[in-house]
Amino acid sequence: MKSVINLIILILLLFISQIAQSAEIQPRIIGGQLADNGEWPAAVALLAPVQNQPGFFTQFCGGSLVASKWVLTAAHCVDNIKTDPSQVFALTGATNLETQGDLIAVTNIIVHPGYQVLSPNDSDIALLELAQDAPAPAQVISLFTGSPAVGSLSTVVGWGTTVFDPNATPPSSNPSLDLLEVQVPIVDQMVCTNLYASATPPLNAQITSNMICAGDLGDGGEDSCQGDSGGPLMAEQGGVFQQVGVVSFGTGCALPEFPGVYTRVDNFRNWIISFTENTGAGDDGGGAISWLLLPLALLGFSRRRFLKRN
Ligand code: 4AZ
Repeated sequence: MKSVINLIILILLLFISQIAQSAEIQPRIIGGQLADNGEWPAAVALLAPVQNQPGFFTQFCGGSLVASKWVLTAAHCVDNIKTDPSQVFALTGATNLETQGDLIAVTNIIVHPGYQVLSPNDSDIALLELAQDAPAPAQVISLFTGSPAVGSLSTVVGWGTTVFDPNATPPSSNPSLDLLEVQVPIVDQMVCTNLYASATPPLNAQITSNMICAGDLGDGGEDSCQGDSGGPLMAEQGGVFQQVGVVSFGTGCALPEFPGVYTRVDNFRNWIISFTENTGAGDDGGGAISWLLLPLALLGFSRRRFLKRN
């Protein structure tokens, strides 16, 4: 009898803790909110296979689908593995990292040749060629032409850290299993340049014309952060969301004096197109190559599991 009562108490406690968890106000990406299911069909998560644990992956960056077989991301996300594409998989068409999407092998990593040439973070952009076309519900996003007006709101999405506390170790924590979105105002180029130039080293940085800044200068509190890198900054043009930037860097996250810095994708339009229009959607140029890639493509269909990064 006593054990039955204990069991009932245990079940009640579990039930109560479940309710408490679901009611808890979750820390969202630095001032953002949960994206609706399927709201950002071009968003891609970059997953790294966990060594010696087949089927396990960690999310380390974001990206965007810019052609059916091409993911745009940040150079700093993939520069260290550019000769070994087996170290990255693209999860397309997902809002939740564990239960949705298609995990696709990467066959080729192309880092922009200008990366870090002008200055440490310049031309922070790379392309990943996928082993197969990303299937629906994934959708290609087009590139924003020109720049959005200063002060207008852009949206950045990602599965990165939701907490930034410069006094904590590590300062960035709590990545999200669900895609988060946050709106940030576009910052004037000269204002951003001066903010980063005048900061005390090592907080300073050079803002080049290949970058665009976004963030709330007055209050901070809204930003992309670690793990969001490579993901898209988007704004409406012609009634649809188009890609303005690639999450690149910042001094801390969501600090009022340091807006987020993004790679200015419009500057790289021709470079991007030079790859995607040659071997993009539906291209069937290499039968022999396709057969060689079949094992990689099959890997893309294999069941995934996800281990939270620590
Ligand atoms: C990062 O560590 C990072 N606030 C990405 C974006 C920003 C800061 C840091 C922008 O990957």
